[in-house]
Amino acid sequence: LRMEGLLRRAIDKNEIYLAYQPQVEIDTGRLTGVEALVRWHSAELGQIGPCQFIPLAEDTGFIGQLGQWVLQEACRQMVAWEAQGLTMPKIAVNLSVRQFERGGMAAIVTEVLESTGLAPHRLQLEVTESIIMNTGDALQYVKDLHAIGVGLAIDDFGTGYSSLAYLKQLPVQTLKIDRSFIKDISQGPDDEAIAVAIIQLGKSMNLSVIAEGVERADQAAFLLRHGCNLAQGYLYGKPVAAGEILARWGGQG
Ligand code: G
Ligand code: G
Ligand code: MN
Ligand code: NA
Repeated sequence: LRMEGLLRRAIDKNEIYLAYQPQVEIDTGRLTGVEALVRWHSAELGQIGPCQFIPLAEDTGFIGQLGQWVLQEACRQMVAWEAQGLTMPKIAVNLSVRQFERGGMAAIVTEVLESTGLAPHRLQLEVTESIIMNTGDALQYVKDLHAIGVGLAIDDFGTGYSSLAYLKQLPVQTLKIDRSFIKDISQGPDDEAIAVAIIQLGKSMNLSVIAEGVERADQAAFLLRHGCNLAQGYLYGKPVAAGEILARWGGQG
């Protein structure tokens, strides 16, 4: 496949880069972190979305290299922002199923943290609920990552049927409410009920809960009313380049 060959050279050609989306406290508007989202601008093909090239990277075994580049770049950027006067509280990085299921992520993450000098608690790894449920050794892998001091978030929560007994055993700190449940807030009672149930579940398990895909003020107000004070979505900012994050959030202490 042509795209596969181009993707394999994309890192060396500096065509891969990260965009950063703010995560905020709803009541104060304060920045609590960013999620790093990988991007590919191919000289030959133009802009290709991660929904296309991440699965390709997974199928072709390139995801290991790509995923490690993303981790390294995200941590490097945190240190660079610091030098530019912006202390970003934390950065969230997505792990793909192929990275997670083979094990050994703790060693890779340790190496990246050491080489960049970023403190472990400032990195949060996002693993989807379905990845966790479909990986036999997930509990051990999550424990290994927890042991090195990085944060863990369950991404797309509510879509993956995890049992509460299992969830209780996992040393994770954060649930991210899938954006499909946020979309219909104040339009559909069922999705409102699911969002509220996830907020309650997180509270009862002492986890922080962040809502994804918040686009409207009424969604934010609903979340706040039901005890969820963390949000990410177009209402607060689209994924943008590191320089734009600095311009908007730098120099605010
Ligand atoms: O970036 P966008 O907003 O279009 O994301 C589309 C999908 O790609 C999301 O499911 C997101 O989690 C995934 N994605 C974005 N960046 C990364 C990454 O660095 N690694 C992995 N594994 N998935 C990512
Ligand atoms: O799967 P994950 O949650 O990691 O992916 C984040 C994806 O969600 C990215 O594709 C990002 O561009 C997208 N996204 C972020 N905020 C919003 C939003 O407010 N609305 C919609 N529709 N998509 C969003
Ligand atoms: Mn994510
Ligand atoms: Na998600």
